[in-house]
Amino acid sequence: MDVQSIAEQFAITGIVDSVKPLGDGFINDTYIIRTKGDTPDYILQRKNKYVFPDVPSMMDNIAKVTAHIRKKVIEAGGNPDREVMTVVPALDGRLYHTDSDNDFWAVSVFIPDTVAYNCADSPELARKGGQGIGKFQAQLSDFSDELSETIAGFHNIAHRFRQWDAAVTADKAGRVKNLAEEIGWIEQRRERMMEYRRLVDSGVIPTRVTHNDTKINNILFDSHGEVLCVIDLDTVMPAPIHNDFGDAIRTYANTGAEDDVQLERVSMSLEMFKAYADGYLSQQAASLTDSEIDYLAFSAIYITFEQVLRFLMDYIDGDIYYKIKSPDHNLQRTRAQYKLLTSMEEQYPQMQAIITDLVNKYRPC
Ligand code: GN1
Ligand code: MG
Repeated sequence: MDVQSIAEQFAITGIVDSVKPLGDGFINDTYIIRTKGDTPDYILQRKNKYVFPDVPSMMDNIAKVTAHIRKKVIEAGGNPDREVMTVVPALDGRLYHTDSDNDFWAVSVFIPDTVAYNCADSPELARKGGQGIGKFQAQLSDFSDELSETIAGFHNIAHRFRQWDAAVTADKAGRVKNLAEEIGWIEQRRERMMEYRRLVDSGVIPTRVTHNDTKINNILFDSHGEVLCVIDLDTVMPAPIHNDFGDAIRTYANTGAEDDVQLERVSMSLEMFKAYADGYLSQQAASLTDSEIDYLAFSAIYITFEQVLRFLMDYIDGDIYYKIKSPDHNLQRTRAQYKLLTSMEEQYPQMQAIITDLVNKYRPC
């Protein structure tokens, strides 16, 4: 694929100098477009059409959400060029370009002088990350436009269990026979996870506009360690706030890597949990309902469980969803995330106590 000529299909300012691969996403292919001279650089992405069945609707969501946040940033006296993503349309005015393989491409303005992290190396960074997501949710709290569901049932465990049951039955890659222990990890927790989901379905736990993929590298920090901009808005849609909290804890508080082969390195750091929760609740404590507060600590367990399920399901399916770097990569990810899950389960009472203390700290009496 000639990425340079794809880049030239978009309404960018300046002359394209180079287009090179960037980053480590599991889903889309990302490139940086460097332009000559002083004009901005850009991010070019081939959106994964197997993961996102309706890229035009997804781009529509992103345009609406970024326009809303841009207004909020301006009202607050911030810098809209740096504090929110700017989508760049194609020359024909659409928010994407389709190539001859029917692949979808999208462009946004590259924000210079930022730092992205793959792990949180200090509680201070986790606290800032929590503040950033709290602020992001607050900016969208009065968003009232329609958003489409970019991936059906994305963090809906009832939907994931339907996919799971089908995958285990189909056993497409013939791997199920060797996975009795790992499949047991999922089945033992099925009912507890479904119980949470029923609270969402019945409306006890509300739905708001959330990010749904808040892993640490989806936030850009500035050079002073402040949160600048939340990126990777592909999955922004209505959902419980728990998805953002849980997915952030899954990454910020992990003492090891998401796919660590040395399982003894993997655990949940209570210190990081507390720091992230502190930052988040400093922004959001006053706006959350009791049911949202009650399930915050649980949401880390829920999202990490879902991640174990999704990695294992992809391994069972023959590695069709996530990009892998070795044949057993999805199994390695499954085991590392399971280790993290058990560490969270062991520390659940302490996690709940931390949330209670922080809510008392930040909620007006
Ligand atoms: C994917 O797109 P990326 O790499 O930020 C995935 C998340 C998973 C994550 C696991 C659309 O995130 O849901 O939690 O990998 N995104 C999608 O690291 O499936
Ligand atoms: Mg990402």
